[in-house]
Amino acid sequence: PLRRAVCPGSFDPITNGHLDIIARAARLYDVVHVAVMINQSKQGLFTVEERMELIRQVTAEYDNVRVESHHGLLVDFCREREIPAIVKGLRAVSDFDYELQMAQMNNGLSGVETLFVPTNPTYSFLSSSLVKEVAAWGGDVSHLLPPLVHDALVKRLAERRQ
Ligand code: COD
Repeated sequence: PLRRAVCPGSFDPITNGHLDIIARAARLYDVVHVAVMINQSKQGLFTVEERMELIRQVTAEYDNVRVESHHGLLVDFCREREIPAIVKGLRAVSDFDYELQMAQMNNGLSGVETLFVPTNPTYSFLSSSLVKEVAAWGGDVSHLLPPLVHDALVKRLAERRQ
């Protein structure tokens, strides 16, 4: 059977930090599902479809990466596809508390395992929300995002300012 893993997140939008974890997971597993988790209480800058399309474009070089979305629990996404492993990046100890909680909750719910990959130190301070905040104030974030994601972000923020 194919060895499968999921990289879940909001990906609003995907950053070089996310991409680094997805690329590393793609080297370890036969199939990597990138799951854009839908959170109705969080209004995103990009729609779920737009996020998926950006992820598809920047992961096109990995033929074992599949981009999907899910409304509901991550464990149900895993169960429906027989995915035994969640792969997540750990940026700093500050991520650890919450990630450990989610890993233990998910394992208790369904037996799914969570594997943590230490973030590339180049991206350890990087999050989608900080990137959006810095870009909204005109700061340069071009080195933190794939070029086509950066273009989409600049364009979306300009539309918002109209
Ligand atoms: N470097 C490396 N990895 C990174 C970086 C970075 N700079 N930034 C983010 N990551 C990785 C982390 O592993 C992170 O967890 C993941 O990418 C996603 O990041 P975000 O910011 O896009 O997404 P989050 O943190 O909003 O994602 C949270 C989930 C959507 C995964 C979580 O809320 C979830 O599973 N929700 C579904 C509902 C559910 O099952 N809830 C119960 C959970 S116990």
